[in-house]
Amino acid sequence: MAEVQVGVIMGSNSDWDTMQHAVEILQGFGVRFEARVVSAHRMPDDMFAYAETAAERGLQAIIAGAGGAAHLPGMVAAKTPVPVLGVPVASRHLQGVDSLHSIVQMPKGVPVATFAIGAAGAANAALFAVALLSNNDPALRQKLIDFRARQTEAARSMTLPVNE
Ligand code: RP5
Repeated sequence: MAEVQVGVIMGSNSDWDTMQHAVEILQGFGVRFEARVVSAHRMPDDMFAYAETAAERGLQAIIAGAGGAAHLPGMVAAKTPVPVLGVPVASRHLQGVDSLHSIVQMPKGVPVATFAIGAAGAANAALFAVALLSNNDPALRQKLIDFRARQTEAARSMTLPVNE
Protein backbone atom coordinates (compact mmCIF):
# COMPACT_ATOMS: atom_id res chain seq x y z
CA MET A 1 0.00 0.00 0.00
CA ALA A 2 1.25 3.52 -0.82
CA GLU A 3 2.61 5.50 2.10
CA VAL A 4 0.60 8.21 3.75
CA GLN A 5 2.00 11.58 2.68
CA VAL A 6 0.46 13.98 5.20
CA GLY A 7 -0.62 13.50 8.78
CA VAL A 8 -3.49 15.58 10.13
CA ILE A 9 -3.59 15.51 13.90
CA MET A 10 -5.58 17.46 16.45
CA GLY A 11 -5.80 17.71 20.21
CA SER A 12 -9.45 16.73 20.48
CA ASN A 13 -12.40 15.69 18.36
CA SER A 14 -13.79 19.12 19.23
CA ASP A 15 -11.16 20.47 16.80
CA TRP A 16 -12.71 18.58 13.89
CA ASP A 17 -15.05 21.39 12.78
CA THR A 18 -11.92 23.41 12.06
CA MET A 19 -9.56 20.67 10.91
CA GLN A 20 -12.03 19.14 8.48
CA HIS A 21 -11.20 22.08 6.21
CA ALA A 22 -7.64 20.78 5.91
CA VAL A 23 -8.88 17.28 5.17
CA GLU A 24 -11.27 18.55 2.47
CA ILE A 25 -8.37 20.23 0.66
CA LEU A 26 -6.16 17.14 0.85
CA GLN A 27 -9.00 14.98 -0.44
CA GLY A 28 -9.61 17.42 -3.28
CA PHE A 29 -5.98 17.14 -4.38
CA GLY A 30 -5.85 13.38 -3.98
CA VAL A 31 -3.14 13.55 -1.32
CA ARG A 32 -2.79 10.40 0.79
CA PHE A 33 -3.45 11.45 4.37
CA GLU A 34 -4.40 10.14 7.77
CA ALA A 35 -6.42 12.03 10.38
CA ARG A 36 -6.48 11.28 14.08
CA VAL A 37 -6.73 12.73 17.57
CA VAL A 38 -3.33 12.99 19.26
CA SER A 39 -3.60 15.02 22.45
CA ALA A 40 -0.43 16.56 23.84
CA HIS A 41 -1.85 16.71 27.36
CA ARG A 42 -4.16 13.72 27.54
CA MET A 43 -1.99 11.22 25.64
CA PRO A 44 1.57 12.56 25.68
CA ASP A 45 3.21 9.16 25.14
CA ASP A 46 1.11 8.61 22.01
CA MET A 47 2.10 12.08 20.79
CA PHE A 48 5.78 11.26 21.17
CA ALA A 49 5.34 7.90 19.45
CA TYR A 50 3.50 9.58 16.57
CA ALA A 51 6.24 12.18 16.13
CA GLU A 52 9.09 9.71 16.51
CA THR A 53 7.75 7.38 13.82
CA ALA A 54 6.48 10.05 11.38
CA ALA A 55 9.62 10.22 9.21
CA GLU A 56 10.11 6.46 8.93
CA ARG A 57 6.44 6.07 7.98
CA GLY A 58 7.05 8.43 5.06
CA LEU A 59 5.08 11.45 6.24
CA GLN A 60 6.25 14.55 4.40
CA ALA A 61 4.27 17.07 6.45
CA ILE A 62 2.23 17.06 9.63
CA ILE A 63 -0.70 19.44 10.01
CA ALA A 64 -1.34 19.82 13.72
CA GLY A 65 -4.34 21.69 15.08
CA ALA A 66 -4.93 22.56 18.70
CA GLY A 67 -6.73 25.09 20.85
CA GLY A 68 -6.07 26.85 24.14
CA ALA A 69 -2.76 25.73 25.62
CA ALA A 70 -1.93 24.48 22.16
CA HIS A 71 1.26 22.50 22.76
CA LEU A 72 0.68 19.78 20.18
CA PRO A 73 2.32 21.37 17.10
CA GLY A 74 5.40 22.55 19.00
CA MET A 75 5.98 19.31 20.88
CA VAL A 76 5.55 17.24 17.74
CA ALA A 77 8.01 19.55 15.96
CA ALA A 78 10.45 19.00 18.81
CA LYS A 79 10.39 15.24 18.18
CA THR A 80 10.50 14.98 14.38
CA PRO A 81 12.40 16.47 11.45
CA VAL A 82 9.20 16.34 9.37
CA PRO A 83 7.80 19.86 8.71
CA VAL A 84 4.99 20.73 11.13
CA LEU A 85 2.23 23.11 10.06
CA GLY A 86 0.34 24.49 13.05
CA VAL A 87 -3.32 25.48 13.01
CA PRO A 88 -4.65 27.50 15.95
CA VAL A 89 -8.17 26.37 16.79
CA ALA A 90 -10.56 29.00 18.16
CA SER A 91 -10.92 28.41 21.88
CA ARG A 92 -14.09 29.00 23.89
CA HIS A 93 -12.85 31.82 26.09
CA LEU A 94 -10.07 33.58 24.17
CA GLN A 95 -11.29 32.93 20.61
CA GLY A 96 -8.04 31.30 19.55
CA VAL A 97 -5.65 34.15 20.26
CA ASP A 98 -4.27 31.93 23.04
CA SER A 99 -3.91 29.06 20.55
CA LEU A 100 -2.18 31.32 18.03
CA HIS A 101 0.30 32.64 20.57
CA SER A 102 0.98 29.14 21.91
CA ILE A 103 1.78 27.84 18.43
CA VAL A 104 3.58 30.78 16.88
CA GLN A 105 5.96 31.64 19.72
CA MET A 106 8.37 28.76 19.21
CA PRO A 107 11.92 29.13 20.46
CA LYS A 108 14.67 29.58 17.89
CA GLY A 109 15.69 26.21 16.46
CA VAL A 110 12.34 24.40 16.53
CA PRO A 111 10.07 25.93 13.88
CA VAL A 112 6.36 25.43 13.42
CA ALA A 113 4.86 27.04 10.31
CA THR A 114 1.88 28.77 11.88
CA PHE A 115 -1.33 29.55 10.04
CA ALA A 116 -4.39 31.70 10.72
CA ILE A 117 -6.88 30.89 13.46
CA GLY A 118 -9.70 28.63 12.36
CA ALA A 119 -11.00 27.28 9.07
CA ALA A 120 -8.90 29.52 6.80
CA GLY A 121 -5.77 28.45 8.64
CA ALA A 122 -6.67 24.77 8.34
CA ALA A 123 -7.36 25.07 4.61
CA ASN A 124 -4.20 27.08 4.03
CA ALA A 125 -2.07 24.61 5.98
CA ALA A 126 -3.32 21.88 3.65
CA LEU A 127 -2.65 24.03 0.58
CA PHE A 128 0.85 24.66 1.90
CA ALA A 129 1.37 20.93 2.36
CA VAL A 130 0.22 20.43 -1.24
CA ALA A 131 2.73 23.07 -2.35
CA LEU A 132 5.52 21.26 -0.46
CA LEU A 133 4.63 17.91 -2.00
CA SER A 134 4.34 19.44 -5.45
CA ASN A 135 8.06 20.33 -5.44
CA ASN A 136 8.61 16.68 -6.36
CA ASP A 137 5.32 15.94 -8.10
CA PRO A 138 4.63 17.80 -11.37
CA ALA A 139 1.07 16.45 -11.67
CA LEU A 140 0.22 17.72 -8.21
CA ARG A 141 1.81 21.09 -9.04
CA GLN A 142 -0.44 21.37 -12.08
CA LYS A 143 -3.46 20.66 -9.89
CA LEU A 144 -2.36 23.50 -7.61
CA ILE A 145 -1.95 25.86 -10.57
CA ASP A 146 -5.42 24.88 -11.80
CA PHE A 147 -6.88 25.42 -8.31
CA ARG A 148 -5.40 28.92 -8.25
CA ALA A 149 -6.76 29.67 -11.72
CA ARG A 150 -10.28 28.60 -10.68
CA GLN A 151 -10.01 30.75 -7.59
CA THR A 152 -8.95 33.75 -9.67
CA GLU A 153 -11.88 33.23 -12.03
CA ALA A 154 -14.28 32.98 -9.08
CA ALA A 155 -12.96 36.26 -7.67
CA ARG A 156 -13.24 37.96 -11.08
CA SER A 157 -16.85 36.78 -11.34
CA MET A 158 -17.84 38.22 -7.98
CA THR A 159 -20.63 40.77 -8.15
CA LEU A 160 -21.76 43.39 -5.68
CA PRO A 161 -25.40 44.30 -4.93
CA VAL A 162 -24.77 47.87 -6.05
CA ASN A 163 -23.83 46.68 -9.55
CA GLU A 164 -26.72 44.29 -10.09
C1 RP5 B 1 -6.95 21.20 23.19
O1 RP5 B 1 -7.93 21.56 24.09
C2 RP5 B 1 -7.67 20.71 21.98
O2 RP5 B 1 -6.89 20.94 20.84
C3 RP5 B 1 -8.94 21.51 21.97
O3 RP5 B 1 -8.88 22.59 21.07
C4 RP5 B 1 -9.04 22.03 23.40
C5 RP5 B 1 -10.31 21.62 24.08
O4 RP5 B 1 -10.45 20.22 24.04
P1 RP5 B 1 -11.80 19.54 24.53
O5 RP5 B 1 -11.94 19.86 25.99
O6 RP5 B 1 -12.91 20.12 23.71
O7 RP5 B 1 -11.63 18.06 24.27
O8 RP5 B 1 -6.09 20.22 23.69
